[in-house]
Amino acid sequence: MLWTGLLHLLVVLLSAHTSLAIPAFPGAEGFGASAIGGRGGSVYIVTNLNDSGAGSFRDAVSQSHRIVTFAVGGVIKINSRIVVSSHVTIAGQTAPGQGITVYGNGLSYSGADHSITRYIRYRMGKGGDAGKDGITIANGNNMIFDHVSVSWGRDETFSINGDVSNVTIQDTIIAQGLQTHSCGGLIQTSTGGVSIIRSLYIDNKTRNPKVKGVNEFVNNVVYNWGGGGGYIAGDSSEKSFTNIMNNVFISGPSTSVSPFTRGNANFQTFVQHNYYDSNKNGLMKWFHRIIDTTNSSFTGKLDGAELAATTDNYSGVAFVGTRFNYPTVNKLLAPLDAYSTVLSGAGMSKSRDNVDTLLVNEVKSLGTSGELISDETVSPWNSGGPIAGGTAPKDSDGDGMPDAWEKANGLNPNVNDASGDKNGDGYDNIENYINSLV
Ligand SMILES: *[C@@H]1O[C@H](CO)[C@@H](O)[C@H](O)[C@H]1NC(C)=O
Ligand SMILES: *[C@@H]1O[C@H](CO)[C@@H](O)[C@H](O)[C@H]1NC(C)=O
Ligand SMILES: *[C@@H]1O[C@H](CO)[C@@H](O)[C@H](O)[C@H]1NC(C)=O
Ligand SMILES: *[C@@H]1O[C@H](CO)[C@@H](O)[C@H](O)[C@H]1NC(C)=O
Ligand SMILES: CC(=O)N[C@H]1CO[C@H](CO)[C@@H](O)[C@@H]1O
Repeated sequence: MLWTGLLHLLVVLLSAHTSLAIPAFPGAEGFGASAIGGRGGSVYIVTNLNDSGAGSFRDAVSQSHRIVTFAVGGVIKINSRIVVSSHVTIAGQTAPGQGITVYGNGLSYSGADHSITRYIRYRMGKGGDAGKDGITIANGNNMIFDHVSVSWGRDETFSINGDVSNVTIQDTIIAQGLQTHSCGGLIQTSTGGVSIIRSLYIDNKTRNPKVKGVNEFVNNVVYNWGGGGGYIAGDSSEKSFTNIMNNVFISGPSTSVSPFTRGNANFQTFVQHNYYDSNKNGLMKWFHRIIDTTNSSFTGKLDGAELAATTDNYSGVAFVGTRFNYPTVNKLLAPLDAYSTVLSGAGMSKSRDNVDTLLVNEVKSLGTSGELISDETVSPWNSGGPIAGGTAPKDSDGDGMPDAWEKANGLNPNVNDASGDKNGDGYDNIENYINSLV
């Protein structure tokens, strides 16, 4: 009887513990879904577009246990790289106007355990540090990137390389690694898993991505990779264990090699339903140029086929018969549905800037438009600006939650009550606010 009682207590305790593992935010998926971010910490409101100092983005992410919101929109021009601390939530969706673009250099997330980054643009550019990436993760665990637009890396654009585990990159655009290196990025871990979900790799000469370790690549679109390769399957003497499911690969003007290259028998992979449109027969380039400014809903025809699972098509990898038991997605899309979901939703899509709009229109040309670039300051990229600033809603107590939202949700607009959990759902009040915006 006593033992049964103790056992029961143990079961209750264990399930109570399990129920604490809420997702980073509703809709968080993959290996990084349980990142905690700044939950339980304080709110830091970014109030200016300065490179550094009080109220700046750099200052906001310099300390752990913070939920970072924005009372300004626009371009934050940075000179040196920004280092993100552990246990930080970056809620780009709170910025008014067209949101936030961080331009001029890259960011390090090395050691940024339990970070959550949403709805923000990181555009490095040719003035950034030579040999550095748009986003670098050299070590750390439990990170999730959601609806991020990252471009113009000087070395890699989004690079994970080292002792890294439990990372998700979802609904993100990884674009235009600058020439001459022009890389999407390494996604190489020596330890844990990385999920890349519903994201767009576009206009990178090579490494779109280059994968090693434990990885799932699901419902992504890869467009206009260059001669260096699309998905590079390991190219390694170390073992990899991967799922590659329901993705779409589309050749563009720079594409000269097949989607999968440099695999070998160390690269164990489960593949299914990967679709390849190789014929570059989209809209005539001149016609696309005309209509992409007048009617962006006009698209060419996606007329490829599912890649047969031959070792030739997948460059000598070792196929496995059953899917590795990784977190995967809540809803696996058919490749062509993934294509439209990525085109409409990937990147900082709460408000797309000119750069992402142009990139998405390149994909819609289905083979005729797209380019590898070496200088983002020239037209039409124009350094990623301008970005409309907008006006933040009234927040009398400065707790990051607007008065109107606080009143509607039974909170006090005159008291800082950001870190309470009024509705008992496990998220801080401020998290309910930031999650309600998207
Ligand atoms: C932000 O930068 C502007 C312009 O350099 C300066 O006037 C202002 O004092 C800075 N704000 C803070 C909080 O440092
Ligand atoms: C990664 O996630 C798995 C599954 O939730 C967990 O067992 C493991 O401890 C995590 N690793 C790290 C380093 O947090
Ligand atoms: C844009 O193109 C689409 C597809 O051809 C067409 O259905 C739509 O009517 C066009 N819209 C405008 C405003 O011309
Ligand atoms: C690759 O897949 C395509 C489409 O399914 C198929 O037609 C082709 O024969 C395959 N090529 C090789 C070399 O296996
Ligand atoms: C440095 C380098 O190899 N650049 C190449 C990138 O890819 C484009 C198109 O595939 C080539 O034209 C460049 O020469």
